[in-house]
Amino acid sequence: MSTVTFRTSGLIALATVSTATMASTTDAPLNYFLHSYGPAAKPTMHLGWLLAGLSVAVCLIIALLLLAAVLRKRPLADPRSIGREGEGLRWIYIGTGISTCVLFGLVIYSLMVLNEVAKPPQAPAVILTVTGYDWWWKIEYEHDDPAHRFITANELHIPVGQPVLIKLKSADVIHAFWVPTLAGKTQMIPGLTNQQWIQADVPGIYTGQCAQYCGAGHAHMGLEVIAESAQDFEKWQNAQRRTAPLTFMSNEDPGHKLFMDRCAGCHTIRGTSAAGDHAPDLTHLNSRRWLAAGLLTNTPDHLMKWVINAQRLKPGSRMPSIALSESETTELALFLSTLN
Ligand code: HEC
Ligand SMILES: [Cu+2]
Repeated sequence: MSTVTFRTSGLIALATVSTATMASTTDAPLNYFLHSYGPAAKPTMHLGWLLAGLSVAVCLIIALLLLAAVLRKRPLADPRSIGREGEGLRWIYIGTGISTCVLFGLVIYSLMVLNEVAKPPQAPAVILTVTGYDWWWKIEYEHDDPAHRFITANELHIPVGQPVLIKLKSADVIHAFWVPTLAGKTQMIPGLTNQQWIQADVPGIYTGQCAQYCGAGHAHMGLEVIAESAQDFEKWQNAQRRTAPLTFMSNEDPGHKLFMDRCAGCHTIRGTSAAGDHAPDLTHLNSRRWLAAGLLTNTPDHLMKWVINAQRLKPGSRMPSIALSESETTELALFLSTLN
């Protein structure tokens, strides 16, 4: 698994789709929508290929018929006899008949595909809720035992080979959850809980994106699904359930104090008094690969650039740019570096 998922688009992806089939571990970028890595995506992918193939075939047939008609030489007819009669009329009936049958067949096939992806084949191994915010994702892992529930952001981990049920909500406007290689998109509508299931057959990193225009930051509302072995997933869950380490958790520490004064109104760090819930939970910030929903890779340098320039880096973001002196930047960076 390489460390960087590329987010390019274009034809190169088409060329690499076939090689990806063979990989046992994968980084599946967004433009792999012509390929699928799980049973919730496969039926829709096959339908997509069929529709694409049929459309190309129809275009070709019409182009060829048109060409034949243009090139065909026949004597000038008596203008009074031109009309839809005889031979010509029969072909119109035949054409309409074939189109009707093909379209009706497609309706039935589409309904079968819908039915196939509606429910997972077995009970889901994990249930979680993803809530769309302008412009990031809150991710809550459910558990019968409240002590085992936890919240994270923008990066979803799942055990490989098992269905995962995702409840989809929105905190503000309509968003859509879309990880094309794992499942079709599903809308997240304020006041409504939609459901979707995903399953990854191969360990790897699968890129997702908000697929419903939701405002200025829409293009920067990405997410990642990391599918890993049952043991790795359990390990990750256990780490996420922990509260923040206590090394710097005192108001004597200037970085800690700064965070409580300037950031805690919006952000939560479990195990401290910071309990804001309209921004990503930062308890295990450094365990994540990206900052601000796929905008920047999560490095110490990018982290402080984000905090100071959030508005310039993601215009309109619900996080203000925070003015910090040089010494404050160092203190806060040190504090944030403990959030593993
Ligand atoms: C007014 C509320 C607010 C305040 C104050 C605030 N933030 Fe944020 N912060 C947000 C929101 C909202 C996001 C999500 C932005 C996005 O991705 O579009 C965010 C994102 C972040 C992220 C990226 C998290 C991730 O996983 O992608 C970090 C890190 C962060 N804030 C740190 C801070 C720090 C440090 C401070 C204080 C110096 C601070 N924030 C103050 C609202 C706030
Ligand atoms: Cu969007």
